[in-house]
Amino acid sequence: MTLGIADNREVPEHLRQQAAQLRAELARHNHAYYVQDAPSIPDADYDQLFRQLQLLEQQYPALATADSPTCRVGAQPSREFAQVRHALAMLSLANAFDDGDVVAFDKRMMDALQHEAVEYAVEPKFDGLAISLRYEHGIFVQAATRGDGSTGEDVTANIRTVRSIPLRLFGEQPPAVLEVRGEVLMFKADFDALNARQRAAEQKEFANPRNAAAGSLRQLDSRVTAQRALRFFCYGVGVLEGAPMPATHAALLDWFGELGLPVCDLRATASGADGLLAYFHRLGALRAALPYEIDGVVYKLNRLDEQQQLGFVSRAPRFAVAHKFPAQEASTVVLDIEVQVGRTGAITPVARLAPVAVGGVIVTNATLHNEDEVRRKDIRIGDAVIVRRAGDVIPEVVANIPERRPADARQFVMPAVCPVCASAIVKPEGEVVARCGGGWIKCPAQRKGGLMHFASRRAIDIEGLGEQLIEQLVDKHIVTTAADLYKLGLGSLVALERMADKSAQNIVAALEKSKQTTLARFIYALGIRHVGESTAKALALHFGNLDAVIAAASHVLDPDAPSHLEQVDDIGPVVAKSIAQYFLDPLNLEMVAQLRACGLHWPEQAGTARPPLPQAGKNFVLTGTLPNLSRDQAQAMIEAEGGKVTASVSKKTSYVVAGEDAGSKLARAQELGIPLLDEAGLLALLKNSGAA
Ligand code: 5U1
Repeated sequence: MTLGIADNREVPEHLRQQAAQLRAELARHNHAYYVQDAPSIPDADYDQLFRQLQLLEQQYPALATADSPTCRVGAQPSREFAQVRHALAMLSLANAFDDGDVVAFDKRMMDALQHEAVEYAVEPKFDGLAISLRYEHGIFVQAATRGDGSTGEDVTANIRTVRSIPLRLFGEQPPAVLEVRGEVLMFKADFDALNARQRAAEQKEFANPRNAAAGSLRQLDSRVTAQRALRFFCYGVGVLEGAPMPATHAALLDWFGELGLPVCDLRATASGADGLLAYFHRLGALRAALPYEIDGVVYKLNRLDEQQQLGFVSRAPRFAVAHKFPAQEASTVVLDIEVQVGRTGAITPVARLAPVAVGGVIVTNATLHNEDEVRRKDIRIGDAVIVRRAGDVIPEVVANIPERRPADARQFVMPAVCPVCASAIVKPEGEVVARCGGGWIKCPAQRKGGLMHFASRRAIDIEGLGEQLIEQLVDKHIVTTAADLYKLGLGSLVALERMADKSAQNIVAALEKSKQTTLARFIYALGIRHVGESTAKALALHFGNLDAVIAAASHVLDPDAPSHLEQVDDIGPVVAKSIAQYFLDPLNLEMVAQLRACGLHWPEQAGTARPPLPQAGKNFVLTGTLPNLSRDQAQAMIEAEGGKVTASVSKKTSYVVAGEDAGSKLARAQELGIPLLDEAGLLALLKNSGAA
């Protein structure tokens, strides 16, 4: 199926085959990355395959197909969403709020089916938007929102950009028609990243991942949706023609998985009310650690013939129920706003609250994140506010309740000096977070935070070395750096308050045990700003040993050297600079050396690092018409050498390549003093660096 672009050029057969192969290969890697969460090739190799296909399709528009991954970048904006009438209504679910409701549901099922025990399919209730996808002969043709259940909106162009949704189903004999029902959602990490981008662009932030998913899906310009990381999980079927309907809901979802559709691996089966409640509690315990939001679990009769037999009441099926988790929000009053100092010196305003139960836990403190956030949400001392708790995450103040603001509510004022070490509080230009300028040498709060992080379970994992012990060790000046921990003897430990001989022995043993670690844990434990667990893992994998990381860091601040650190997945200039700053500080290097001297060790490996491409980290802007090279050719040559082509000229631009009729970009480059290249200059630069 072509996309309707007129093209008279005949496509040579070998190119047709090459395009089909590239599409299949890209679809496979896409599935591995977005559905199986197990990337099968490096991002750069994927990009190269994608670009090859894009170039082929540009040269021969007749090669473009509706299932090509190149369609995922979005299309021209539309004026409005067309209406789609659902062939089978999209239903909503009845709710259960407590154990009694679940027992009553199970009893209704037993009575209706005349069974002693009923088998259910159980799955998370995703906090997203219901959607119906239509495949004809295995090709994705339409997506519609739920709307009022009978008629929804056509969001096909937007859904095409959701990478976990296959544009072609796997398998040789796909059904003639398959309508898949499920939920579009945004993962928590993608939501945080989106809001960070919105903040940086001074755009409105989204209140929660559900709103972000809805806002992203309801974009008339699907190129915007393509920039938003949306996901999808299937949970049901609409029309099915040309294939037998599986016997159970569990088998239906397994089949969807085989077709390449994303299904949630927390789905299960359970028997009777006890089985349902056990699943509810299991998922309740997992909820906070899941990468996406769920607001309950769903129970359905597993056998599809039994589902049919029970039918519907108004717009909800009798055979299913959503068991909701208790509310995670409550209202209370802000008694005061104080500030806390974190391990990187970050100053966080914290609301002290009148105690309130949220989701079964009494909350007395909630974070306000930073000063801008306090202003943006307009939270004042004395305000009535809504607080939210999501699992283990620190409770946060969501909003004030304007109609309950007292006349004497007071504004929060950021202190000028650190409440712990009295060093000046600084907020660098362009940053939202204010920091204590004392560093860990001067500020005990930063020292304690850094040690807590170092000893934490996912870092060096020193069992038993908790907050109270670290408080004492720092306050009594026994420990300053992480290396000092390994110099602690039994004698200094038993002299501490509330420290029995046995506990001291346990700590010494835990310290000894912790010496054997991994490079990724060690890097993470150092607490370098912007280096979380996944960046630490990527650094360890890429470089294989610590000396190679330190050597790479030492090049970062040299503007002429290609950045070795930026070759690592997900490391950009900001993170690279932070790593460089850390390892350029002699005090940090000394601590790392001492830790190694104290016996901390890990297996060292060869690493997967390749030498950085010569133009890595360089930004090019192309303007005007070059005499021999097309824009795409010039871009491909620059990218092959690791350079990036960007649309506008800024201080970050390394070169502007100007051809005939270059316009305002050339003038801007001259204004900023950015080096200019003509085509010959570009070719010479790339030749000297190895390409062309
Ligand atoms: N997980 C899940 N969510 N959810 C929502 N399953 C599920 N099933 C639904 C809905 C509306 O409806 C089917 C029972 C048709």
